[in-house]
Amino acid sequence: MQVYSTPKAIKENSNFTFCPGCDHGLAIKTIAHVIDELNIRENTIAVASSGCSVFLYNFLDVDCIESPHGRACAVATGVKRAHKAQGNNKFVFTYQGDGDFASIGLAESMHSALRGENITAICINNTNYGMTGGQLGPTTAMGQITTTSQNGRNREYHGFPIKTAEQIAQCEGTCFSARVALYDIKNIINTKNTIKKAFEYQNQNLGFSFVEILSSCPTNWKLSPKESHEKIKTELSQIFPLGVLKDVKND
Ligand SMILES: Cc1ncc(C[n+]2csc(CCOP(=O)(O)OP(=O)(O)O)c2C)c(N)n1
Repeated sequence: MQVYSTPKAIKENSNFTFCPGCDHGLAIKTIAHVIDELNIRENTIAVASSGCSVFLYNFLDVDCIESPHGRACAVATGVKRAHKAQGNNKFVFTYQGDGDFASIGLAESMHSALRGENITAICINNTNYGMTGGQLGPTTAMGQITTTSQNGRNREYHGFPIKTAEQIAQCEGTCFSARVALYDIKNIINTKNTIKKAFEYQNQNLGFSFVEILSSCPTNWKLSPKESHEKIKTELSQIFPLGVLKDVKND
């Protein structure tokens, strides 16, 4: 599998503008490989949201819509349903940060899953509000230092982080929920296969499919790209375990 070759679904002359070592570029490229493999580029509509995920439309060569902060699943629901009413079976997926999906947009996200909307949501979990300067987000780990939790996240003041893939797996309308990472080749390949499965389930009309990607944020974590991947491998994947949380075909 040519993970590092440029997929056709990436726009020509794309120079990723993410911070050095940020996993957004790798995530977008991995999604593009899946779009190539399934040959769905002409039929795909992506919904990006506020946050670093919004830059998706600069690089991914599919029709894209930008939604207000947190509203990507609601917008995707409308897009999917409106096309369906016209007899068009469009492939629709969202690309959102964890703050977007699991905090400001939690109601839209969870109710889309509960309704079993036939869309796919991809959540880039970098454990903070990246674009706005690294504030505490819904997934910030206990003890983690951010610009708004300078002594580390604590139970008394901030409460606990959300385990998004587990929560979405609890919704009856969810057909697939998984958490993956991109810190080495094995995990990149697994991420590609997992996204592919989520996309295929949408094509089979099985309901809401969800993939959470544990992703690096070297700038806000104040770590090097290598240290950031090490942190995901050794710390974050212990707190947010990798794997499939729900698969209606195998459960
Ligand atoms: C309604 C609204 N509130 C706040 C903002 C400001 N804002 C823009 S991006 C962002 C943080 C996004 O964080 P996350 O969703 O985790 O994505 P990341 O940037 O980390 O990829 C915020 C708070 C906004 N654009 N709209």
